[in-house]
Amino acid sequence: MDSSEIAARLETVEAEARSAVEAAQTVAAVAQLRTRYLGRSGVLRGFTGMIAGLASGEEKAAAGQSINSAKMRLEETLCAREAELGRAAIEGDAGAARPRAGFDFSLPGTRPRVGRRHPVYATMEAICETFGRMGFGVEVGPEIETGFNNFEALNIPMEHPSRDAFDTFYLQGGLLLRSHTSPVQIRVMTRQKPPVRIVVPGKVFRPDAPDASHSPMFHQVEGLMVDEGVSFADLKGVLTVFARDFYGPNVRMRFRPSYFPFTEPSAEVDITCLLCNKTGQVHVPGCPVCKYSGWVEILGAGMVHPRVLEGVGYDAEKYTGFAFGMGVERVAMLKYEIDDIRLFTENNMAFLEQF
Ligand code: 2NM
Repeated sequence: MDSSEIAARLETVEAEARSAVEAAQTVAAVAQLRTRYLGRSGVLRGFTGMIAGLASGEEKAAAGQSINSAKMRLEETLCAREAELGRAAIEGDAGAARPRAGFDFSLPGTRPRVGRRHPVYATMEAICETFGRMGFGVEVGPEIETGFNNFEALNIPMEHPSRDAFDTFYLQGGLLLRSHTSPVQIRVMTRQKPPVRIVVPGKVFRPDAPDASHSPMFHQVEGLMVDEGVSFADLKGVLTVFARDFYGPNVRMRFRPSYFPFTEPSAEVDITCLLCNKTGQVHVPGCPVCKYSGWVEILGAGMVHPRVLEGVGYDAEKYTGFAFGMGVERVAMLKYEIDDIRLFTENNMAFLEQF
């Protein structure tokens, strides 16, 4: 046996393989032929075994070379047939009604629909960013909460009249859907000592019948700052910076006394009506946004009740804090002049694409 005899035998095998590949009718059949000829114990492998028995180095090199090129040619043949059969299968499927029509690559493509952030989320992020510039960190927490975190820790005991205002949906096993994001503030204060300076964005739930201004699910951003010597003046300063940053430098604020169980004193905070402001008038008669008053409520706030601080293990003689909360939908509605909260959750593309 010498290298030329090997080459001659290779030629026969190659020719036989080639016609088998041409005859194959499926991609799977081609794969089988690849195994038979090029596989680990395939026909070509048998030729490699013959090299050892050859007389000289030159002979071995020559034989090795012809085996390798036969392998490469065969692989090429297998691939080509595979591609041919694959294409035919696809066209056969798609073109059942118009056989052999193939695929028209000149047809226009399907334009991908690019989404965008929901206006409520864009607003929520913008609010957090404004407070972020004043050094507030962002914290989030679970939407399913304990009654303790949602009520008791916030000085809203069972049977307290204000429990109604924060009533919610109850789950099995004593858990509930949080009716504000304040339970997150409780979680943060429970695990961390002052100073605390955070904003908490997220979904909240209340069993309200939906109408133009109520939704059983909405979003809040609440804020909390606790440290030694934090005062109501700090609260006014931080909220004023927020209002100017968010609504524009000319906006003015007013604080009206109010009541929340978790803050004392408490206030409701108004800003000068954006719609009236825009027209340069102090107040627009019949303004749909502020209802004649020139002011719009944007948030609730106050000094954290000492009972809340003591409840999380803070020394209320040493530390004081302020907290505030706002409804994101309401803020977005004012900013974009949206008159019905239900628009946010109707998947109305014509509405959503405006933002
Ligand atoms: C508001 C209004 C006033 C508030 C209080 C707390 C906590 F956890 F510190 F007690 N978090 N959020 C708060 C205070 C929320 O929303 C209208």
